[in-house]
Amino acid sequence: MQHFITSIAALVTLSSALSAQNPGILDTAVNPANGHTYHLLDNSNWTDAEAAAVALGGHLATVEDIAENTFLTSSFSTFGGTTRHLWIGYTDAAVEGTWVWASGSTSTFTNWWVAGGAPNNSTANDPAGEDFACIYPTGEWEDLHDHASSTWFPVLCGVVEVEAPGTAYCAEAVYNCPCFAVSAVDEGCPNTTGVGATLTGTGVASVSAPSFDLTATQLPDTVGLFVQGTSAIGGADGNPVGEGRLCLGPQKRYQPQSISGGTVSRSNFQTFATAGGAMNYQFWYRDPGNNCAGGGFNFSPAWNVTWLP
Ligand SMILES: [Ca+2]
Ligand SMILES: [Ca+2]
Ligand SMILES: [Ca+2]
Repeated sequence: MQHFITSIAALVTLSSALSAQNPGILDTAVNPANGHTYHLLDNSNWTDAEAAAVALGGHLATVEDIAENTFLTSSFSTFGGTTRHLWIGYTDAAVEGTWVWASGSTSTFTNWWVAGGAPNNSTANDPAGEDFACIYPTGEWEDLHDHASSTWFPVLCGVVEVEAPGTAYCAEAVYNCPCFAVSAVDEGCPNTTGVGATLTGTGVASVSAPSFDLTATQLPDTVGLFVQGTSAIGGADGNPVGEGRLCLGPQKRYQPQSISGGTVSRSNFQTFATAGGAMNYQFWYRDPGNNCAGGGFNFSPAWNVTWLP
């Protein structure tokens, strides 16, 4: 019986430790200014919030300008009717007075509550001082000790910033399009809309908790399908196929999709992904109005992503 009680106590300790280390996601927003995805985390201290951010493929947010600061406060400071103070990825834990971003960014923008003396490294609550930055709902920053809740900061929550999951390739301005066509930067070979398609990934490419989407735009309203392949082909520029460029192989095809308003999106790519494995994606689409090479079809640029666990 003694052993049983010890085990239960150990389990309780373990489970509270796990939940403390893994504040869940309360809300998610994509910032149209930079395409980055932000997650508001549940209440926690800074260290646990940063650990959760890394598990999500990012870090606590790097605030590069007042516009991004305002995006964070307007999106999250009063989410769900609860007033929160938001942990960001700014810390001077390593060297007192030398503030650095958890992401490694060298961004120099700050928005300290200067009128209140921040950052003041107060030792009132922790003899080690205050080494972690949060944003007041007003947008100004305060340095705090590493804690989850206190009288003046009752609900501290991390904000995770995840840059685009992966990168585009086959998206440079190049001359290897069929029919002497020239593609613009960030676009596939030109189609009947007059420009080439784009392809963008958003969300978190995690096989266990996926929110990864791909969206192709600047398409004719026909039909097409996403293709994936483990290898990039033709270097950064792909090989001419149809009226476009094929940039991956061997091909695995997803279900056909109708294109509406020049746009098409898809999620649920994790089925054929493995943790730590890279995958390449493109959107293939019919474009019978452009049949100059005898194909009547074209491709978006390609997207390369390494899947997280
Ligand atoms: Ca940022
Ligand atoms: Ca400090
Ligand atoms: Ca302070």
